[in-house]
Amino acid sequence: MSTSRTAYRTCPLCEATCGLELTIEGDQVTAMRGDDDDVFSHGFICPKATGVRSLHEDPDRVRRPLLRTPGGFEEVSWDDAFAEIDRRLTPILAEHGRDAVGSYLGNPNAHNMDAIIYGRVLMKALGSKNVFSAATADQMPKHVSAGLMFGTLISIPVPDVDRTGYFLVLGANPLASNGSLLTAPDMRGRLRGIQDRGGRVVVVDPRRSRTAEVADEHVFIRPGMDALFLFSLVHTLFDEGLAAPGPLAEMTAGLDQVERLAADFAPEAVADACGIDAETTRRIARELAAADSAAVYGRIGTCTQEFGTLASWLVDVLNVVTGNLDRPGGAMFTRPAAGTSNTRGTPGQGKGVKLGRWQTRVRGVDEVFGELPCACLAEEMDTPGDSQIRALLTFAGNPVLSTPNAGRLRDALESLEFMVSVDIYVNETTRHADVILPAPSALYRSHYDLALYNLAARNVANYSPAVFDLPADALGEWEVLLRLTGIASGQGYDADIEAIDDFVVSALIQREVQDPASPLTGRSPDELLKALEPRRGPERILDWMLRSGPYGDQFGGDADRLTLEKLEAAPHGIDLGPLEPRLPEVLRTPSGKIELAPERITTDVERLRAAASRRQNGGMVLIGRRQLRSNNSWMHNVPQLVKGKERCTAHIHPDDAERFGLIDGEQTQVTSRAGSIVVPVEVTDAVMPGVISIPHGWGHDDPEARLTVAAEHAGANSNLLADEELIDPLSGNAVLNGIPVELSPVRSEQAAAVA
Ligand SMILES: Nc1nc2c(c(=O)[nH]1)N[C@H]1C(S)=C(S)[C@@H](COP(=O)(O)OP(=O)(O)OC[C@H]3O[C@@H](n4cnc5c(=O)[nH]c(N)nc54)[C@H](O)[C@@H]3O)O[C@H]1N2
Ligand SMILES: Nc1nc2c(c(=O)[nH]1)N[C@H]1C(S)=C(S)[C@@H](COP(=O)(O)OP(=O)(O)OC[C@H]3O[C@@H](n4cnc5c(=O)[nH]c(N)nc54)[C@H](O)[C@@H]3O)O[C@H]1N2
Ligand code: SF4
Ligand SMILES: [Mo]
Repeated sequence: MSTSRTAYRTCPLCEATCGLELTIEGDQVTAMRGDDDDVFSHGFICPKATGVRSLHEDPDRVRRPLLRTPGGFEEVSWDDAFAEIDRRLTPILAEHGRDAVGSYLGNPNAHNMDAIIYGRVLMKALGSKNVFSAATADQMPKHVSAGLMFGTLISIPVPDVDRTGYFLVLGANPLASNGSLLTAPDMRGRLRGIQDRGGRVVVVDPRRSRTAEVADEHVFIRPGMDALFLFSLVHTLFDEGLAAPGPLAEMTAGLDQVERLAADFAPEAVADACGIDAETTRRIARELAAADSAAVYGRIGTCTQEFGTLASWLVDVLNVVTGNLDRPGGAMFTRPAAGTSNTRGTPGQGKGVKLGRWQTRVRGVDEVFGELPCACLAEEMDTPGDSQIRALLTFAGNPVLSTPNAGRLRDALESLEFMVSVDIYVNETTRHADVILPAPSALYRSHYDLALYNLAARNVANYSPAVFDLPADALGEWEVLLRLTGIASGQGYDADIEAIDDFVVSALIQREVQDPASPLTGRSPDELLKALEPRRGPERILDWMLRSGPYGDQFGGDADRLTLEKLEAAPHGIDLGPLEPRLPEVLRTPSGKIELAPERITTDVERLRAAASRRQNGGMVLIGRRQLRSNNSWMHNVPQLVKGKERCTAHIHPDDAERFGLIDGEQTQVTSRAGSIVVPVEVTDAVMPGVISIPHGWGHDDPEARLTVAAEHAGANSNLLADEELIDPLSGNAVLNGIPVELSPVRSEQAAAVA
């Protein structure tokens, strides 16, 4: 008879990092609830959390390496799988060069310590310029604006939601998404807190989202026009003498230039393009200026659009011009316990960021932070020439459902010479792979949110050990990545991964002791390495990061300071307090100032100026919408999350429905330059006229995928419509909101005939 035990585990499914309490009997999870004692989430969880358990148990989850054969996928041993990869990948590298092997890294990597640490090691060993990730279908514009303004890609100000008096939200729906670039569990409770304190929440969105519904005010905006609107707020602040950067002025370069640039963007001049009347804009500007504290925050809707970087930049311009950057209740910088690029090196000054160091081969689009835009991935595979991608590795990614022009991408994957996927499913993307290497379920691995604690609304640290020991025939994801590193670095399929791991940690230590700005400068690397004994793998590196980080013991034996051991003794996490002002120490720009008007950004203002004269012309544009019981493309195989009425539907305003002859419950064909899909219509005034909203991540109708439950709720892939030619030029980010489309009715009898 087995006895039951309790395990605590941070939920890895989204950015909120909620604490879970699991009841375990033998090798089964028998119950799961929110951890009331979690220092950050205090018991909050969302409906999606159930997925942690279901994914673990899902019979469709891949558990053994799979090799594609003429008769379909066959299970093989790990050694055979790695030998096959070595046999086929190594000649491609030798004959066609490093760039012939491309990589695509998907979103779950950001929630996975193994992947964050060892993915980087593998990418370095591969040495290919053809690195792509979901970041260029997501937040890349924010990395670019933050990098240019504050000096590192991760220096993204986080709204201090727990203290702010005025929260201006653009293109984010935290009530469905649970927050993004804003790690703060229970956003509903935190928004209520703002209102209970007498504060105000204002949401700017082309849809009346769940967040807009609970806000004090919702303002419709035409998709893609946020930069115009934000500029007109900046304009109003200067125009009406309300600009008040206060002590920030001295730390800021380019304030005058921003004022000059804003001159052209009076609220009256952009009202038609934005669909927001000038009086509303002026009033919001005055409210922002009058609030004791205010935070402006933009997310997916402001990033994945044609002016993504300009809008992301202007969000923080507003935070500076109103004096709210870096002050309690404003937009602040987290100080993450595991350290990051803005806690290392010389405080207050650094190298800044360099973008566009190389370009994509086919379209000549700039590199950003070492990667290339995912909107360019298909053409790099299907266009012949030197450095054409001939082999692709995917890691926790489903670009066939997540990136633009999915149809072209799918064909391009089929044309590859070789493809490897590290994933948990045979899905729309991985089914094209020659070898699938299974990642274990999250409950088999330990967790520390290396990425998201960089962007948290409080400083917190929480470590969870693996809930279950790995089965004997499984490999940890970090071991998989190290074995691929062995292959990529020419050490063969059975390279000594312990030696590679030792090398990785030694390199980290070397770098630190040689940095004159580090508290560890001049210390003996051997002594530090020894202090990490007997840990190995991700735990050793995490312990290193924590101990050398801003709260770390610096290997000095101070029991009050942070170590992994201390976190192990604190299963509900350690609260390191509310966000604290970090200027000017946080800056890593060469000037040591906030760069309010970086040249790369200001040169793009011309393009925006041209958009100010746009008028509604009767055409329709497509936007997305996230759903509470969904997680991008990959949680539709969890029965509890897909039950109920069909969710992959098109939201259309009643006026448009009438114009196009569309009927609620019937279907519409939606066509763009890139492709065409058929989806059911829901007529609702929750979207503004001229806008159609379809969620992404659906379209599970590929017969080669092995997603039994998802196939019964297939829906349509909205990224067949997204146009890979539309990108934000400064970041290369895909435009996934504001795509021109045409609509036509599909009557049920026709639908039946087509099917
Ligand atoms: N139209 C439209 N498109 C969008 C968006 C949008 O708003 N609208 N949003 C964009 C955004 S924000 C994002 S982040 C991207 C997401 O883009 P992707 O990351 O490419 O897609 P996901 O659906 O998150 O797919 C995750 C993959 O990881 C696998 N997986 C899950 N857990 C693990 C694990 O622990 N290890 C491994 N190795 N694999 C795992 C899943 O099976 C799945 O294949 O989509 C983007 N696409
Ligand atoms: N339940 C659930 N949670 C998730 C995810 C999920 O798929 N499901 N995905 C996770 C991921 S990877 C991410 S990146 C985050 C994203 O987190 P959020 O950004 O908060 O999520 P979205 O729901 O995509 O919110 C985008 C909003 O922008 C609006 N919008 C579209 N176009 C425009 C525009 O041009 N301007 C403005 N102002 N608004 C616009 C949309 O109507 C939508 O309400 O969510 C994460 N959390
Ligand atoms: S909000 Fe996110 S982290 Fe919290 S339980 Fe839901 S999916 Fe998990
Ligand atoms: Mo995302």
